[in-house]
Amino acid sequence: MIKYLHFQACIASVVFFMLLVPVTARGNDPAMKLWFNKPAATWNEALPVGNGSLGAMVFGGTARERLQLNEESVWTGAPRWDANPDARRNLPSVRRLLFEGKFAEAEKLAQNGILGSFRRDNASSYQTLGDLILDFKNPGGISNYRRELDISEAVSTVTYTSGQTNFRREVFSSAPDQALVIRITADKPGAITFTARISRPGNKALIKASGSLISMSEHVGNGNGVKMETRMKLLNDGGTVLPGGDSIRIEKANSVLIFLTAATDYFTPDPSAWSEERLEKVSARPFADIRKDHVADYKSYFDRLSIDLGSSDGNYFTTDARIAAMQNGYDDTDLIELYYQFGRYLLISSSRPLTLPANLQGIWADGLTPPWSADYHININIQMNYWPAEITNLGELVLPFADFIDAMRPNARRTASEVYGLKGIVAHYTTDVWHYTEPLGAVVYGMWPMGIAWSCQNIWDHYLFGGDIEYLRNKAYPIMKESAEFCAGWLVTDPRTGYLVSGPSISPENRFRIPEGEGTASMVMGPTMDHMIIRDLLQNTIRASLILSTDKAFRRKLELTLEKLTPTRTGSDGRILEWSEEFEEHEPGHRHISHLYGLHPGNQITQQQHPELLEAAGKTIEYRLAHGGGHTGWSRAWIINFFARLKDGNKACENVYALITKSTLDNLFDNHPPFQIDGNFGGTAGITEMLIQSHAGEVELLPALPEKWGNGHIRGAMARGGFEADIEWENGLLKTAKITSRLGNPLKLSYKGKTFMLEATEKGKSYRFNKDLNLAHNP
Ligand code: FUC
Repeated sequence: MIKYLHFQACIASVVFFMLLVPVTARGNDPAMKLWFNKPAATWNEALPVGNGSLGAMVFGGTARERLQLNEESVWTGAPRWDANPDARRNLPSVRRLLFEGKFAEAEKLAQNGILGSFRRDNASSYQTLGDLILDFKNPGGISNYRRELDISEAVSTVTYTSGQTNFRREVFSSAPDQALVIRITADKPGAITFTARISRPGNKALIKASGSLISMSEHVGNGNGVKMETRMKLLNDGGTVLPGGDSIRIEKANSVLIFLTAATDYFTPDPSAWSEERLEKVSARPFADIRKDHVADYKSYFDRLSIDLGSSDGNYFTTDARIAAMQNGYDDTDLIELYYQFGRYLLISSSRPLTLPANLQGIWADGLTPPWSADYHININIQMNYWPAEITNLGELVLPFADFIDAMRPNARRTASEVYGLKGIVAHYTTDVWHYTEPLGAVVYGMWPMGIAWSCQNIWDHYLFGGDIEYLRNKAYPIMKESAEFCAGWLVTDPRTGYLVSGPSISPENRFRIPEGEGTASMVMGPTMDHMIIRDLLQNTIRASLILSTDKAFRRKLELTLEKLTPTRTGSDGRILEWSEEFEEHEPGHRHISHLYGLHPGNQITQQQHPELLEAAGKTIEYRLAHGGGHTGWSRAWIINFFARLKDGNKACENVYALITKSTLDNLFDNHPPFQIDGNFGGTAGITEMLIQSHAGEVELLPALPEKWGNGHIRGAMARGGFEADIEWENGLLKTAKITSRLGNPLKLSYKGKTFMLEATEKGKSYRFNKDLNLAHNP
């Protein structure tokens, strides 16, 4: 039963929730369900389904069901070129002004003379595909209502009783059939009557209904964007179909199937034919087969990993009540497991091979103007989206990100050459499906040429975890090489230190007070993060070129560059310096903690390498937190990863609780008012980093296990080198570990300072270890 809390005050709130919430959890795996006893009143309560590209938010109304629809390529805008033509000429003067400490003048010149401006006519945004509305005629009042999302199967279900009839709606987005599928059933014949229609905000879409088909077409963005085509078909068992204008009415059916397909001309020249073909194909198949294939396909990803952090019996409560109970101190470890697996669910549902990568909202965005255009911010957000991919055994879901960066290369090459006069590839803080790469907007975010260089970290990791040499040769290395080429050309010697520095550049979005001057500035020669990213990239490119036995001379050039790169430095109070000098921060609790890139996601600050910086990194986080840091979901999620890397399980855990209680919406979406998906992904990554790490040349078990999670397991987590780990722990200590070698690499395993080395492992073989890290006799 309910494990009662230590705090007296919390008991009252838990009892309150027990009384409020009917105990009606049912179905196969209650632990893997988000569920509610009322329809979603707002988008932030609706439940997401998706197949990597086609998605819906299920509201679950009884009189009116709304499914807010998305297709990942519904974008306004077009390829653009808004670079500042004077940039190349102004670059040396900006650098000179910065070296002279003339920050305000430098910033003004960079703003006008290096950055381009967004042209209004070129504005681009991701947008909703539209809404599918079902207006039901229910036979009576509503009772027994339940709305759920089963993330073990990727199916959302709404059930309720009206009159004497039990109604059920199932919704899923199938990847094998490339269609959104809805099945409406009732336990009495002839009970289902409703009107179906699709619509799109702006009233510009051409919508037609004929027979049991509805089509919707629009050249989005007032003709400045993609051409979108949506097709929908209703198949009724029993009853009658009455088409009327742009809607279809079904009367007295026994059950109804609805199929929806959508495409744009972003991927296919004929989106209309594409959607029609998919619709014909899926609607000719038996529902049981469609569902079976969908579930099997989804499970082939989801079932690779299981986690147990202890038992709290929270599954008996609705998801919103569980968050509220946690806010009141109830320790619902089952909710943390659900939150964790929901992160994996979201990645499987928004990023599949050959789709676009997950954007700021995955694929789920309402309206025509989502926050930040729901674009691809590459100054942390999209990288964070992919942090959980490798470690939670979803490695191939990184491929859309690698493909996306690859597709940016032509523009990125042009930007390097025309804006900076350099070879290689460069992109700045954000981009969109048209792959723009030139520096745009304001200095405080725009003057930052590290977007691709950082993305290379995710791209390289895919090789380290998966060992796919062809991927390294044909995809990863060419991107890394061109990015490294840019960075090597970009660095200049700092006359004050003799080291190479990156600049003009910023430490993403943070500002400092101008020393002996007025106001604030953000741009310097030598933000710490740039050097950490460049060091990472150059080292990884050197390793990759050695593995591929190629580019010897280039490798030598990178080695020489690394020798002269500015080292990471600490300030007078022992914190890591964010900029080249010790400035006073304008916002000491800033959400970006860029100068800790070397701690996470990088690997420059470890016990093995630069242990002296670990303490400085800890002080840096504490200082940020003491000044209100971690106030956005993604920032909080990053802090979990930092504490995990500092091996401080209890602090990491505190921040897991803070993420769920302060930055999580009722539908478990990450809150960056209103919603941004990176915090979900960063949260899942952070919890994994608490249980297994492999960035420092060894596979470390339970590096940051908190006291609160005394007993549990993680099975199927991945480590660099291609090791799959099943770890069990008891009373806060390792019980057993099973490590399966997928690639046959040597294995260095560590736990609490003890290490075990296997010079060679056999591909496909599992190795079992006991609590003392002794290799058990293999059966
Ligand atoms: C970064 C962050 C903001 C937001 C935006 C999409 O610039 O600083 O908080 O997440 O990306």
